[in-house]
Amino acid sequence: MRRFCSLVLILIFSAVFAGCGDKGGKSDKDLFVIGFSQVGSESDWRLANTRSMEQTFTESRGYELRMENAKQRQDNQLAAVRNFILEGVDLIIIAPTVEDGWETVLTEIKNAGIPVIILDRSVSVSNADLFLTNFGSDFLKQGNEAVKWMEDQHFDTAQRNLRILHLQGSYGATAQLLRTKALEVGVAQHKDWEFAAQLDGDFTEAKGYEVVKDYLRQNRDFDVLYSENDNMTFGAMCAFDEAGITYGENGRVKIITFDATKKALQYCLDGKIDLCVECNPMHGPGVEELIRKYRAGEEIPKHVYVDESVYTRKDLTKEIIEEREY
Ligand code: GYE
Repeated sequence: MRRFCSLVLILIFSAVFAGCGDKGGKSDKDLFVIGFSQVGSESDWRLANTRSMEQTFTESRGYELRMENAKQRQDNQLAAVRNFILEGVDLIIIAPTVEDGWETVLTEIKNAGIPVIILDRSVSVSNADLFLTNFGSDFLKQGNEAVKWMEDQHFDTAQRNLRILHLQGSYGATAQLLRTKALEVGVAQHKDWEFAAQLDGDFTEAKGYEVVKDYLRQNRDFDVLYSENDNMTFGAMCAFDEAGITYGENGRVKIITFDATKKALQYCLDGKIDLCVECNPMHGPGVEELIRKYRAGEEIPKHVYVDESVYTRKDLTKEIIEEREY
């Protein structure tokens, strides 16, 4: 009986350890293991970002990418990151849903001796040594570009103020905070600009549609839509269509959108969107370059911004749009 029990125990142990083997930090093929906590799949931008990471960090290039989709919830991210620590991955990449609430888990990662890269949005922590680098967009610059474009339009405000309908991304995310900040500063600086409303569209098409549709039941008095991402813009356009509100070059409402995905650029070329502020999601190659430098013991900058520009109809051609990767 004792021998039987020992045999059962041995079998259980080997089964458990065999299972752990798959999830262990070191892979059999000597790959560099990256745990990646992604925000979610809320937008076309995000899908392109995920694709770029997956296409870059492949086995044939020496990587194993373990990606966890947080479905836009920080608690899911904290759980995923703690798992990466247990698994002993070589490096952790976090695309944070929101800026706050990272200090503790980043300290845990540091204590485990695992390097961290913050991707896309930022974290607000008192100690910048808690991560290697922050790779992503300059969201304040993006917002300032949009405000500058509005200034350049010289809207006729002799009779009444310019009224801005502001569709905001997920509260607390850097992309929301800084695009909002730029506009709020712009409104404060222009006595003849005002908010018609600020609505939370959570960066999704469905929510963008819903909140704008709801808003339009009582209010139609606005001149500009400032929408913090393309998918919310598409939702808003749909609500405008249903309500008979015209927009774009020949319409009553001017539209500013962030991301500049292929679909938004096409709308811009068609005269339906007035300004596309680019937000480049193709982060994979740039992040890989940083990781290569880090592994070679080279210095890497604390904040790396990707190249971006803005597009109006006159900047676009069919060819530019066709070449667009996202
Ligand atoms: O603009 C939006 C996405 O953080 C830059 O998040 C990113 C933003 C992007 O959902 O489409």
